[in-house]
Amino acid sequence: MAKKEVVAMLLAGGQGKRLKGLTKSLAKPAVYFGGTYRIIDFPLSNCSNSGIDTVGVLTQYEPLVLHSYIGIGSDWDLDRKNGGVYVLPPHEREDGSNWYRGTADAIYRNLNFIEQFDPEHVLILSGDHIYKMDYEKMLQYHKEKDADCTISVIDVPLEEASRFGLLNTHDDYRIYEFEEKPPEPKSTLASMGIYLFKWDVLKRFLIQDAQQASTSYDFGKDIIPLLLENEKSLYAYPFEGYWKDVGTIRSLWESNMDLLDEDTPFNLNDPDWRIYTRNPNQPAQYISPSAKVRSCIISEGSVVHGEVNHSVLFYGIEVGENSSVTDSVIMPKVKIGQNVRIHKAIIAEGLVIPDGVHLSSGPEDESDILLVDQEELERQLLEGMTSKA
Ligand code: ADQ
Repeated sequence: MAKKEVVAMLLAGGQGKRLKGLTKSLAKPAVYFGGTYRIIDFPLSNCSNSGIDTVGVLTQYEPLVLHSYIGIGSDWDLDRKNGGVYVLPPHEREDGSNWYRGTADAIYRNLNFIEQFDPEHVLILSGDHIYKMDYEKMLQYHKEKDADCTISVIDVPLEEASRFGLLNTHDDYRIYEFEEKPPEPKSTLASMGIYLFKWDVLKRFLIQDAQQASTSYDFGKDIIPLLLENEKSLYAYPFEGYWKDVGTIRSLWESNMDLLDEDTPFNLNDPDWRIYTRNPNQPAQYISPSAKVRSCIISEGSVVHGEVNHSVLFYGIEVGENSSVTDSVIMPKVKIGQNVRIHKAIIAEGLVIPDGVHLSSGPEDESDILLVDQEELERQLLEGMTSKA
């Protein structure tokens, strides 16, 4: 293999439990976003646009759809003779087989994969973020600082801070303190889970960490603190722009809603930074004379007879007459009957919503956004029947 300056490793194997029914049989990076995309389109397009042509994708949980979706990477212009996209599920080795025990273990178990490209730097990415980022600029910064590790960071609201790895830096952005998801946040400067490492340093510390009895094989909990303990040079790279970790139902809904404002903070219609995706090859959408549509994204193959307000409709959706959909995200191939009301909900792929059903989050639902999968739909239908009886 030819030498590469940078190899990207995209962590895409987490279970995504907090997305509940959406990830029952689907890896989180394969979850749909924004009417035409899947989450993984964002880091893959960012790689392609940043000139990074060698990407290993670490998969584990429910990988079937993800593997066939990625294919040979042609949708992101990443099908290369020299480099390209490699899907890397856990595999059996001489010393036995095991699942990836954590994010660091997933990389450790693929040291040989990286080694064949003899890179100077390794870029670690996550499969659950929505953002546009030029990794080339981050690489320039990492080289200027001569950092062993550069972590991309963003300021987050204090009330959300304990969901993240938090850090403190000197004036020159050198990191002197890092804590993974502390219950009492001391900072609001959050790690975006995007790391650039000098390859020789990363390799050495992954091997050292794997030999420790007490490790949890995690970048945030183990590798970053280990580097700091050993006085390696770690720098924060302040990212400016839209970035959202869509690991929860609420954040996934919010990020979809963000696309609907006229002055959206996240413009996907950007010729300078295209987000590539696989085209579902559907006919054009049809909006019937009885339909009322306002502030919406409506994708191919959808047929709307009812009213749709401030919502994201993926491909192949039907909205029946006299039905209304408001502040909601409707995943592909959902059939909505007549006289249906849907408010502040995410409707999972392929559901058939019978005539007359009303779906909206109750006041007791603390997250405030209703996720409707097959199980929830059956529960609501049963409840409707009981309340009528
Ligand atoms: P989290 O997002 O909570 O925090 P984690 O659940 O480890 O971190 O997921 C990171 C990525 O790794 C996800 O894309 C996930 O799918 C993948 N992943 C998890 N376990 C895996 C495994 N065993 N094999 C392969 N892939 C796996 C991280 C950092 C925080 C930071 C936030 C920012 O730890 O410090 O603030 O990201 O979102």
